[in-house]
Amino acid sequence: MQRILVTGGAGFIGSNFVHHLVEHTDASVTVLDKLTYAASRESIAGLPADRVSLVVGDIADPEVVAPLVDQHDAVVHYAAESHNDNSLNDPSPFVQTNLIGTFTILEAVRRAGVRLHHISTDEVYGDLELDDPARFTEATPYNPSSPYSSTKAGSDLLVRAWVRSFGVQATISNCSNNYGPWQHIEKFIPRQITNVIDGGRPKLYGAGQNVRDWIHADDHSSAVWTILNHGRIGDTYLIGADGEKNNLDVVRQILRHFGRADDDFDHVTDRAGHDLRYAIDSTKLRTELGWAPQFADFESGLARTIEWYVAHEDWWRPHKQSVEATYAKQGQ
Ligand code: NAD
Ligand code: TDX
Repeated sequence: MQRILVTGGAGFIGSNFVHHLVEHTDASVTVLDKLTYAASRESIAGLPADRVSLVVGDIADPEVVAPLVDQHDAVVHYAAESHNDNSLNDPSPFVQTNLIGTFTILEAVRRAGVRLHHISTDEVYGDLELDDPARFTEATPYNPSSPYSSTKAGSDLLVRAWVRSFGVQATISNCSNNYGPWQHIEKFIPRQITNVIDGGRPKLYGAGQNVRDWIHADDHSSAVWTILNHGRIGDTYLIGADGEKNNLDVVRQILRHFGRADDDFDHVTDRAGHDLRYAIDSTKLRTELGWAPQFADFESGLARTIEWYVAHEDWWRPHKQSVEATYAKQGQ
């Protein structure tokens, strides 16, 4: 049985991975999470206590991290500040958690000789033109745009250097935009779903032509488990499910689900430096490691996600007013 330390395991994607481990493996799991505004204890509540435990702590604190890493066979590192808009308002926690936090994890796994899988994003590659047939591959040069994506890019480069210089046993994955249950309502899809539930209108940045490559969080988790077990040490794997959609199409799909008119949304102030398009070529992961996504159909995955937010109003309701107040101050 493997003992796995999951940093950020009370967040949107990390908690999905914890559920994946409980359901599909016999690993025991320790979640290390600072429980920032983005975390949710409920997302990992009810899991068997003999399989999953939570340590509340900061990944940038070596006194917390080092002894925990010593007690595990592998670390899967999700913890991060994750929202682009927040990084434009205040980059400081992004530098602290994404860079210093990752450095702290790296030093601990180096000393303990423990396997690491580092979770990253396709945003490290910058963006593509809307009419460019190209997609990101593992060979695409880094060219991040925002404080968020530049700190994630920096964290990836630290991992690469620790592999090469110190022989750390690490792999990296860069995934496209995730959707599914438990995503914080500051993010695009849950923000629009909860606006519509509230009888309000979705808020599209700019013209809504920006393209994101959507993948269900369950598929991200199965890919990470595959890489953790079968990935080549030192390698990077791109994770994606061929889910390119522009934001306008996603908003229209949400509106249609609720029987609202296609044009019942507002255009709001665009995000500064807004990346145009992300698109992932996941051929390496599929051909070398045999992974394939289960949610091939975005429409039905989105419908299930919408129903989850309808059924879990108790979870998101306490945050709705303050999230919208922050956006309103920015004209968004
Ligand atoms: P999230 O914001 O929902 O969760 C982040 C979690 O990390 C929270 O539980 C938070 O409390 C914790 N955390 C933050 N700072 C911490 C610290 N200093 N110490 C310990 N815990 C801390 O984020 P998410 O969307 O689940 O993203 C998780 C990871 O996946 C991130 O590394 C992100 O860059 C990456 N990623 C996300 C997406 C996406 O679409 N959401 C896509 C690709 C990659
Ligand atoms: O209200 C909105 N209106 C809108 O049009 C919001 C919140 C967003 N948008 C647009 C901006 C983006 O083009 O929707 C798209 C998606 O926005 P976000 O949900 O903020 O995601 P993004 O900036 O693409 O980053 C996400 O995917 C990559 C995650 O938040 C990152 O953590 C991950 O690395």
